[in-house]
Amino acid sequence: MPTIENHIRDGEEALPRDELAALQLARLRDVVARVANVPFYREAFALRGITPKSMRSLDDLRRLPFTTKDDLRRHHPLGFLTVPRDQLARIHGSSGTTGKPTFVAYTAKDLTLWSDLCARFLVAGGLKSQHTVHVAFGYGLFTGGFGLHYGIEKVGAAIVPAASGNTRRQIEIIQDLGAEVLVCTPSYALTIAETARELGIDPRSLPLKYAHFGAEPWTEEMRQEIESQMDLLAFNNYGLSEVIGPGVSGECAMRDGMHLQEDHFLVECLDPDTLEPMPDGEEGELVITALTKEAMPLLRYRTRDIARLDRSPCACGRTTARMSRVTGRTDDMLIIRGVNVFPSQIEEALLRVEGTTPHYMIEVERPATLDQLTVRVEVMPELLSDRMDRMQHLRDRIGKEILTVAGIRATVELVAPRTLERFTGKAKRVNDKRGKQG
Ligand code: DLL
Repeated sequence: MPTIENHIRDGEEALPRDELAALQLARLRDVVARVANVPFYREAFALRGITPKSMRSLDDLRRLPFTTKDDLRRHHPLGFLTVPRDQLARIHGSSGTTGKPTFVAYTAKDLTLWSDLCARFLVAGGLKSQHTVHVAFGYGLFTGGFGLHYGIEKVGAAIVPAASGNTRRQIEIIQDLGAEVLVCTPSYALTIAETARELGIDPRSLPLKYAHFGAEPWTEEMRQEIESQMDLLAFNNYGLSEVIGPGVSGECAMRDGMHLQEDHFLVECLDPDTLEPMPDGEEGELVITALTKEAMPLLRYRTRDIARLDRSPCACGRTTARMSRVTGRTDDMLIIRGVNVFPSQIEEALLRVEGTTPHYMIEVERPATLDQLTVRVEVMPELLSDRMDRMQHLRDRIGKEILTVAGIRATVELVAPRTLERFTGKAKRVNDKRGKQG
């Protein structure tokens, strides 16, 4: 397994905490002043008596209004701009589950900030100017491709902007150009590994040594799976379009949580129901305030992402707080027969059982009054056998793990390799048919 040296790109990542807090407060006052011309915030500020001066300490953050995806929809397409349209340099969008994309806008200065933030986490994860980086994220309205692209460029590495799709061709390009670094979703990395094997290429023989994965939830078990299949070191990075795109946080050499770029974002972890802060180490919804963005800084954006915060010092020397993996979203949380279930729990359970693969699909139905959970998983070819007792044994083991991890009984269906859908971007692993049934 490759290793990396610990390297910090920017002094602001390692400021003493009191200096960081002073910087954050100054930036908070500044952003409160700048968003006061956005009608949504102007109204909320008037109701709450908020002025930049009234932000006396970072605790005053709690007086600010929340911003939600619905608020962005209500002010479609660009009702949250703080600058005139002619100052915009780029517009991206995030596709929601409900049709129209939500647009997010950047000034030229925002684009510089964004590439700096991506460069920071890439360097934290071992990227060097001499590397060649294969980017298999979509280039388009999605922030993954362009965001990572310009971050890599900042570091000075060579970019192969392969974008998504045509996996066979991607493998050929990786081999021909000798890319040491892969950037994509973790699920697409698995597709690359699998396609390579089909072509008779051992994925471990590809030149890739490091990977930066993000844009979708994945588990520690999935990391181990990908690392052993591809013989590389995989780093997690997190972000969302509404806040900036990738670059909100990323892992350092310790790989023990993702460092939040707190000099540019104030991050709260709140109980999603009461909206009270959760103690460090406990799961809650991340709520993020962009301090330095120009075109469209959002206050207290409710990400719906569930994670934990850790403010203990990190051995890498960065002083910023770290967030755990995202364990789920408040809105992809399935409530099945009253039990809260996150798809990541099913993934964890499946990958604990030998013989399963990371290709699975979760289906929820309500044929009569009771919810039914079915988990389909591809098993390794050697385990698909004619012997009913063996198959039953494997199903039982998976069912038990799901019960242990997620606290729910599931019907387990074992399916042959390559029978479930493959993804080039974000994976869709849940088919909740309940709303669609009569
Ligand atoms: O996915 C930005 C991004 C691109 C991040 C590339 C990292 C790498 P959106 O399309 O707006 O933006 O989707 C944001 O994706 O709220 C999370 O639910 C999920 N997500 C992003 N990164 C991670 C991650 C980009 N590392 C939504 N782990 C977020 C888990 C993630 N979930």
